Amino acid sequence: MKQSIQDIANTLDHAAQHASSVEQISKTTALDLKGAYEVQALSLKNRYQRGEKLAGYKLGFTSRAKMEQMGVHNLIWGRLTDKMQIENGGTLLRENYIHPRVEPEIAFKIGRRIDTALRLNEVVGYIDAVAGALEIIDSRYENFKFSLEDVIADNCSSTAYVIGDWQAADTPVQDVHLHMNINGEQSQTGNSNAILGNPLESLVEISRILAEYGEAIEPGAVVLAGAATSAVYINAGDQIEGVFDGLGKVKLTVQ
Ligand code: OOG
Ligand code: MG
Repeated sequence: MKQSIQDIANTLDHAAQHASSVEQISKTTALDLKGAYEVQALSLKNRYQRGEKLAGYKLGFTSRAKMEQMGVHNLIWGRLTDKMQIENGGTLLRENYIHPRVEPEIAFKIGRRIDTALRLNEVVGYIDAVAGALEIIDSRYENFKFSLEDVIADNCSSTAYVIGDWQAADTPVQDVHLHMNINGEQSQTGNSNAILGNPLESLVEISRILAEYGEAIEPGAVVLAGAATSAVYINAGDQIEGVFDGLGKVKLTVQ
């Protein structure tokens, strides 16, 4: 059935709240990119009405590994809320999610308001701190399959994130070797340069996109640069550990 932008937003929000998957929107309703970002904004509005607060932004498909895994080759962006954050070493309840996956990320904490498109040599001056992170994504679509517009409407599968100890802003984030262990076994290994050649480029991109959009990034906001490796399905009982050279460890238990 063809649905309005508001109906789609409500459908996706409901699916996220109840951990129940839905059919891809693109199977029944043609959304363009603008419409897809409108759906995302409306679904976030529902979250804000329930008391969640905007905590930052995430980029997606900034690495070849992710593009190829999901078959989507365009950079996407979504919004993070405070409720999505799990403390380092914390627990995620598997039953609250549809088919969650985890991926290693680099996180930035913004120190100065960004309301203009920044160049690579400028972004450093806007960063308060950097960290290794784990993002948990949970597409609301059946079988974790989607089109570009579907995934944007679904807030880029955003569902939870864990940030490691914040490090000084000048701690190198380029050429950081990283790996992800699940139950003590190495599951993924990579390098932060897989993210747009330099994870700082993700900040350049989000500053450009949001400036066009008329939205500013406020001090204290978090930006997730995008996964450096493919994402991995997680199960109840899993112990997940992201290890980032020079940035420390990020841990999550799945219950
Ligand atoms: C979409 C989100 C992509 C990333 O880091 O590339 C993403 C998905 O894969 O479901 O978060
Ligand atoms: Mg991600």
